Amino acid sequence: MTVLVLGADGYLGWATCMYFSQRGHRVAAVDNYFRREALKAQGLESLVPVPGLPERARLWEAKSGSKIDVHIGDITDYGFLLSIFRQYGPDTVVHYAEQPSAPYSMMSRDNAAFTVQNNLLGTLNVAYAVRETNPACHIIKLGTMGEYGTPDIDIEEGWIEIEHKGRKEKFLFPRQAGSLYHTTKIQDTDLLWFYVRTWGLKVTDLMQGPVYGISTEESGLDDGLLPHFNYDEVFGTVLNRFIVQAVAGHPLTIYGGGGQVRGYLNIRDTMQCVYLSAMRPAGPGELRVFNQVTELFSVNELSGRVKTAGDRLGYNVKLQHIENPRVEKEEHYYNPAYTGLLDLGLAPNYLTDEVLEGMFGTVEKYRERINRQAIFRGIKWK
Ligand code: USQ
Repeated sequence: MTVLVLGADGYLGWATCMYFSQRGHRVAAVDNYFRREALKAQGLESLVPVPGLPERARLWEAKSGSKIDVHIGDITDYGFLLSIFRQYGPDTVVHYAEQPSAPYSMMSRDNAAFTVQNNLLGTLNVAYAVRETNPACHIIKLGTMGEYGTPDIDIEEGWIEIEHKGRKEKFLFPRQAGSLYHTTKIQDTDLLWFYVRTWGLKVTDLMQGPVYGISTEESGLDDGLLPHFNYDEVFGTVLNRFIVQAVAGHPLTIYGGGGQVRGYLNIRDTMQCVYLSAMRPAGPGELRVFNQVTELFSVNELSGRVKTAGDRLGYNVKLQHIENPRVEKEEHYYNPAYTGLLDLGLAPNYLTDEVLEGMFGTVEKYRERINRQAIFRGIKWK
């Protein structure tokens, strides 16, 4: 199939391009370099040096023999996006091209406005480009478990049947996000749900938890193929941050009590989930929702696991509870369903000691590049 990956330069985007390419699909990679520019503007960097997309595509071709086309441009520019759709006529579009950071969205009014504009306009443009060029194209949109928040009831996989005064109907599961970024993800789901109902589009929404990990099968060919790996407070996810903190001898930054529970997954499982969804697309007029996580952990459990693995490797890992800069529940009920992707064939890579030690090993290779100033600046929600 022909696959368009929007947001191809990000943590997950480039790995996804290689995953599809390796399996014989034609891949076009699109990105506007938002992350690179946002990092530079804040004096931050990926732990691992990341060559530009054209260079990575050349490296990939040299190592694998497969070609990935690259286009640098902004999907909020509809003319640009439409020209890409016309050029490739994709069967599947994987839409990662959103501002993905909760702290970034909470830093200032300008960042909030950018997040709203970028995430909603980009998603709207994808819906229009699909309708205009090929309504049968399957849209895979990355959603987030954070859209549901932490309700005091079980979280269903996307939908819930509600009985009210003797009548029943199925609705999207109630959503109440904990950051402006997560709120835009609720809104982009609503946009797509509207166009699914109105135009009969085919959409899969992958409600993903925080991802961890550095390497994928394909990046094993050369370190120049590794993804952006952020450990800073803005773009780094918690487990990746904790490993870098442990290697740098920085106490692990546990926000508040550390009882916050989330569903996590390995970057290798993100690849599987997106691929499995693409191979078994949603039907016309269907918004299919999967909760994309493989295991639940509290922040305290994660920091404990990192300490145990780190101490075993000879790091003397310290834990530190710091005043929570976010507004979130620190003790709460959390019981999401996540069987849909397992039913499609997902074979999870769980967080074993071996996986943790592998992450320590890669971070260790780049320890000279760790900038301690980037680890915690205290971006507050209020
Ligand atoms: N946390 C700490 N210490 C840290 C960083 C985070 O205790 O140094 C805590 C947070 O307070 C939170 C949990 O760890 O309770 C997860 O935080 P995170 O920064 O790893 O994840 P989050 O901000 O929720 O966002 C990340 C991705 C986002 C994705 C989301 C999935 O950046 O793109 O949508 O994970 S989810 O969290 O399920 O919404």
